[in-house]
Amino acid sequence: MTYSGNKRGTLAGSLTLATMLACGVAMADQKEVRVYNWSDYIDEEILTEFTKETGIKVVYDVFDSNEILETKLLAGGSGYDVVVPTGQFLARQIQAGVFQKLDKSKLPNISNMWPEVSNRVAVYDPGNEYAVDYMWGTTGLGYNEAKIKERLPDVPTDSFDLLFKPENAAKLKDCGIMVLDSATDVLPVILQYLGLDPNSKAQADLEKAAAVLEAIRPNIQKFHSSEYINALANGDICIAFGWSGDILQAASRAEEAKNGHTIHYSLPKEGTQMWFDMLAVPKDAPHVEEAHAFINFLMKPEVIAKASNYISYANGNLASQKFIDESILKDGAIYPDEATLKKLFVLLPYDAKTQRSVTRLWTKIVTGQ
Ligand code: N2P
Repeated sequence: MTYSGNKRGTLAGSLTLATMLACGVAMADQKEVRVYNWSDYIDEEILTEFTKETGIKVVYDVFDSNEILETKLLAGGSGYDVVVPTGQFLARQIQAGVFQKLDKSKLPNISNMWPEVSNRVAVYDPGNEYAVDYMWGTTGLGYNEAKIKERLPDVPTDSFDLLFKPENAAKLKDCGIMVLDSATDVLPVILQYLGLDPNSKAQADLEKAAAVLEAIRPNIQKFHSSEYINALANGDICIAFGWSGDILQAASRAEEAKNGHTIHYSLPKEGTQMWFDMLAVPKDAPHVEEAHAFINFLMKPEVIAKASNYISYANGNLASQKFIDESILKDGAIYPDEATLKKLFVLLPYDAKTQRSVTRLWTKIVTGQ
């Protein structure tokens, strides 16, 4: 499966249809919810279970970039009922009037949420009025153990030097480097790597971060935000700057394929970004009632635990933790300990001017011009 742009999940849809026809329910009466989520971000069984429990059909599309989601939301009329922007995008979108307040009376399972996470995301959504956390994670390095060792036997894998030092990147060019195609995921992490404020809006600082990437640009095979999962798993690339759970999914795919590739996730010692992906309902959502039913279902402890177990991301639901596999809950790369948490920064929303200059810098890097 590849994941660029929209993909419609037909599995849940067709199973639902079969069930409904068997029950003799006329199609016109069928309720539905349209969900737009990140790729590789759910166990699809959850969608079929939701339909089984509520009779609501799920139309499920995926994206791999906040910018793509934002363009649809700002244009209006996206047709989606539930969307999943990352915190700093959510904040700007709330201000732009894109979302409706959640009706908490329809979300009894909200009591399962984790106050620690709800407090953190309140910087994006004061009072937690518009959104609840779906998953959260970090941004770091995924690498192929043998391929890196072969080329850089003495370079530690617990530092961003592994990728950001031009002499290292040059040695990894032949085995393949991919980087997220996301300015807001990459540039702030480089600012922190340089010892600067990751939330700096100073043009000079942002240019310094861009220069780090420009120096290794000739060695980067591709900027892409989902292809690196399979590319790492299959040994087509040896390093990716990507998202924690995606890299851990690559590690399990390689393990399952028994293809001889061992993939690791490194949360480098310089520290990195911690981000939160949030469930929200657009103001013009066609199925508001069903959107709430879907979000409430996702806040069931067993349900969201099943998602975390499948995608290797931490969620914002405290009650779910007793249903999460020990190997996930105890993995410091997924549920970081206190010491690691201290090294993680959160990105605050950019104002429109900073966003424009970040986008300009990014386009220049990606297109290599
Ligand atoms: C899931 C990607 C995680 C989303 N494939 C990063 N915000």
